[in-house]
Amino acid sequence: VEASIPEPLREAWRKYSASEFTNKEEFEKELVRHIETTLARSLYNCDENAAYSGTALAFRDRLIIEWNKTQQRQTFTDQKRVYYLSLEFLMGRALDNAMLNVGMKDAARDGLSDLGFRIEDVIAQEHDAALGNGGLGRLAACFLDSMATLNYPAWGYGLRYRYGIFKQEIVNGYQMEVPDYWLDNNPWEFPRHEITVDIQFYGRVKNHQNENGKVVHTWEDGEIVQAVAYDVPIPGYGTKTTNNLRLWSSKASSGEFDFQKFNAGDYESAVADQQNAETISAVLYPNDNLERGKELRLKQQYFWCAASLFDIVRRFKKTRRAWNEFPDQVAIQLNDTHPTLAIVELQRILIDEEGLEWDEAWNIVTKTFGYTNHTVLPEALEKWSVPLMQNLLPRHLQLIYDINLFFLQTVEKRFPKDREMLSRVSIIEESHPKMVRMAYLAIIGSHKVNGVAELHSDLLKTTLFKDFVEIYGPDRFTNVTNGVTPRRWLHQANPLLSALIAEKLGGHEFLTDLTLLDKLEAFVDDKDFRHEWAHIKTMNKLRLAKFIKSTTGHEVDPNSLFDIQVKRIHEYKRQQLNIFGVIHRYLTIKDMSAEEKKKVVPRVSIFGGKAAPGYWMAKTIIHLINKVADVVNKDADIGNLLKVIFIEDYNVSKAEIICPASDLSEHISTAGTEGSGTSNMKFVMNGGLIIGTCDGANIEITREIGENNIFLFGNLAEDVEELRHRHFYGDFQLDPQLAKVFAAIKSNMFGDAADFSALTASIEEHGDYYLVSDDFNSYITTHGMVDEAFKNKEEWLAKSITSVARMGFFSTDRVINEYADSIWNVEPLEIKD
Ligand code: 4GP
Repeated sequence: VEASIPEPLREAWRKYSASEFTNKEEFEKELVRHIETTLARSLYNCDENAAYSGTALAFRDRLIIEWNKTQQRQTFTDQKRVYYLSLEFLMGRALDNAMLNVGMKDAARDGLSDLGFRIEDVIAQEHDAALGNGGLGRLAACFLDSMATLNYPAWGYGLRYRYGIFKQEIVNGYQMEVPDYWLDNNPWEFPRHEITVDIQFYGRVKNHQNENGKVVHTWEDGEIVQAVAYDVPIPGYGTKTTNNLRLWSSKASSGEFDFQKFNAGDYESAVADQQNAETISAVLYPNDNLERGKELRLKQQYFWCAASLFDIVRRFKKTRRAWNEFPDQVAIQLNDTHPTLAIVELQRILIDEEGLEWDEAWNIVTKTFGYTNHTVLPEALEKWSVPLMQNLLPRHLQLIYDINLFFLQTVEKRFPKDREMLSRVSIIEESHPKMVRMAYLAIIGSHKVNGVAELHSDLLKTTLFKDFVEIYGPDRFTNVTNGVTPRRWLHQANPLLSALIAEKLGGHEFLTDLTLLDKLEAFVDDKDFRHEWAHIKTMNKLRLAKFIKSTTGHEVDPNSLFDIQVKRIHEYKRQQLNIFGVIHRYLTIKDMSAEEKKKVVPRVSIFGGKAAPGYWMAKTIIHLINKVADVVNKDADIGNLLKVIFIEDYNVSKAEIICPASDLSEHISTAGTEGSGTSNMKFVMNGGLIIGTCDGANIEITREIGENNIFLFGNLAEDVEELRHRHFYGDFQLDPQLAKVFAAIKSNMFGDAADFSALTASIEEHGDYYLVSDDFNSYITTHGMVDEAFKNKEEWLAKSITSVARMGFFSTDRVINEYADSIWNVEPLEIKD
């Protein structure tokens, strides 16, 4: 690798090379320097926000030094790298994570205190980086943490949205969306104005013959938009490795910003072009588990894939290796089908620009890519209309047709005369308009396809992708069950519990080998330990109660059972089942005598989550929850026996307060609909029990922690189809207890019943697709068992401790090692000084 500074001159560089602060005093010095010079503030006008910025800048310097070393070493050793392509990275806050991962939080706490600040208040100044909707984006963030911690040479590639997921406000019980402009004052990104890529759209394809008589294709004219790289350092925990997350921002191509127009006085149209270009990376689409087929979304996808591929190929070409070594140097993981165009783009580069033959190129492509599927919901499966793609990406559409042709030819050989099979597996759906099925393209262009929990991966193989299992054999399809990073979701979110565990296990090694938690089982019967465990849960509930008080004004009693469901609002996740259950509880308590009431376990039902702005039914569910809360919380007959809380604007930093505070959390999707779920893991890791269906990763959580430690209910995935079928043919009876709930809603008990009629009708009249009625009885009964279990404090504690002890499997470290071994074939690389 060529260095820009020749050897004799490097001495001065080495001598003055930036160094890291290593103790409290050095940290204070850096902090004050940044506040006084970088921020131009002083001790006379330093508020918490300035203290935050100064602290972040001090830590950022440290990360950059390690980031530089990491990048240099990875370049010098030149081994295989993994590239994680994701349209979403739901990172949350960075400062606390940086302090914990580099191991200097105590120094920072003391240093800040010397200068007059409380570290918690400083941390709370940071705006969440919310470039994601939910599970898929947060998983990508946990993966980055684990890849760095395990020293894998890994890059994330995404889009630098100017607006992340909207902020949610609840006004009169309705969700309102407020734009999330998060980039002001963001110290964690580095603009790389020197790293730009011109991205082409529209235009046409021309065929020529080259001097050897071969037909070559050129993609001409159209529109050019420039991609500019913004880098975000990703520190590993307890290691020097600091990887890179590269986010692309769009702007008008410098050549294209029309100076002619500008000079001719046509300012407006010159500016309009610029704004058009910037629109591409302006906003994150706020849909979870849903695709809407908008042109701008396709533009985002191609823009990001093309920029990332250009970058990856440029890095590879610097090594001057032969093309057939590309898959030995590069593994690209597709986080869902959103980056599927990267497959086509690599084929295009290899053929049109590098002059490789089709088969040679395609062989390289398929060895390079892996594809992760996150959902079987039909409405989430991406399809793009052929005319749309023809217009926007004419050359790519041709290539997709060629890929399809060669694929179908091989299928035909294996399954002669099976016309049905050919039309079922074709990348092109013969509808009006024709559609490109992105999942099929992703399967055909990858060497491995995985689901995110065992049940989910099995369902993929037996339903959605069944034909492809026949075509390629079972080996192309695999499972990698999701996890979460214990650094953020245990250590950072729950410092008290992390400290107690460390004290018992003799150190924090469990944070990098989570299976060590199993040593906690030895203490399950230890009275003092249980007492401390219970105390920590209470402290975490108090912390949440304080947060609820400050944000909603409601007082909740930490002695109550905290029952929490926080996640995107979606019919398949069944928050409606939960709120109907709450109404049922409310009606039951209202009917009780004073004597009976004494036996009731007081509950706080806590909800949180956003609905996609265009998802009417989800918004109706939010509305109902808030209306029920209004009635129940004011009802003097009920007092503290039941409270209902909706936490506004659920996000990563709120999840860090919420997850450690649950006694019970709800993961109650219709069986067979949730890919994995990951908040289930976060809650159990923090000592909360769960009520759940046999769905997604709940099944594996049960396998790990034991069925005595989880409250399972409801129909099984294998029964769902049959039940839906029966409903469809009119065989449906509303559960009698649910009927009472509906009667209460219809009596206008929670405001105008008409507001909720779509919700009740979807169950009573339109086939109850999500089986709310079918599962209601089992749900209510199981909640009764929860109440009984909660009365026995000692048993409950034993379940809580045992569960945490058995959660070692659900670390993303395990997950990343599985991907590395079975899909990427990459090795870790340690960074030394
Ligand atoms: C989500 C799945 O719904 C969730 O079960 C899973 O845990 C998560 O991905 C991570 O694998 N899918 C999405 C989506 O967020 O948009 O498809």
